[in-house]
Amino acid sequence: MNRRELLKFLGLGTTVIGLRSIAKADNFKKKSGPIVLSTWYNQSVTANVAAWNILKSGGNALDAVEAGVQVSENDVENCCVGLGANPDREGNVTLDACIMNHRFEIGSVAALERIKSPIHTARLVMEKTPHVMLVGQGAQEFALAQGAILEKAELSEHAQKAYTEWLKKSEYKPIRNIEKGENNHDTIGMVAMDANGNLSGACTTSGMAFKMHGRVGDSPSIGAGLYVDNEIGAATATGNGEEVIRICGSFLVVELMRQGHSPEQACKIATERIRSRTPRDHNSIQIGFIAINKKGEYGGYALHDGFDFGVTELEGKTQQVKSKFIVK
Ligand code: SD4
Repeated sequence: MNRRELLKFLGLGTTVIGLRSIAKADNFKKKSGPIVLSTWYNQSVTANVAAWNILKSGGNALDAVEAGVQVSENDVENCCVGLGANPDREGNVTLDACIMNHRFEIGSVAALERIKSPIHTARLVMEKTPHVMLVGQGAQEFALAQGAILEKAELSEHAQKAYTEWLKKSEYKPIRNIEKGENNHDTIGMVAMDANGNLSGACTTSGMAFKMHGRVGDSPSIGAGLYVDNEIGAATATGNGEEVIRICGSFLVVELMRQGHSPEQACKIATERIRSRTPRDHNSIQIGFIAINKKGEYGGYALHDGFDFGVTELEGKTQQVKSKFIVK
């Protein structure tokens, strides 16, 4: 039975109004199919593919975001995610990550050393412990007990070079959009919706390069670097974590969507909040938010120029979206 016959059968006739409302519904349905987006297009191109491969075959959003961000964790050339990343000021690579599913289940690790996949450890915290966050040595011991390997403590070649250079002045001075460089990437925050319309998110990072030992940013902090509410939407952040924590950034974006704002508008308002609330000079700070709502609509916003993100949907093509920004 085709659409025309169906309408006739239902007694709705084939009026223009009837056909229009079906077209709208089709459109809506298309938008709520699987979709994945992640911060910084240059890493989305590979990370989103890993997530998409799971989504397109009917896999769930949680598996997709975990597999997606693991691509960045496994990339030793990445300046800012995984064991190849830049160290803290003492020369230790300390990793932060968190994950959240459509049932408000959460897991997080912070200041984790010598473990290859912090996002997997975060997922295990979520699934195998009565807690939501493990840090430092305790997180490492848990990862090892769950079968992870204790990796070498040495820095990657590029991280050693950057650290040696940094030691000359030992000045903590985050560089805006450092992740835009050829081989550089950044914290990856990823949110996805699966074919069942369920949302999940993941975020993983080595944190700000040359941070104090023990410093923890927004990325493993549920509500700051990532938040998912399956009734509303999901959001994640990148940039100077202290500023994102200050306003509970990703939670705020989701709450703004709950109030009816589009994902882009919600990201914009949260970014404006950072600009108006930070006690720091906002010129030295970069923040980027990305978000998706339950209809599959997405958006992002940044404080300064230079932020972009990658969106993969429909045919599995990854599209680069250059974010709008506040400070002109
Ligand atoms: C942090 N938000 O640790 C992370 C780092 C980051 O661009 O995203 N850098 O604060």
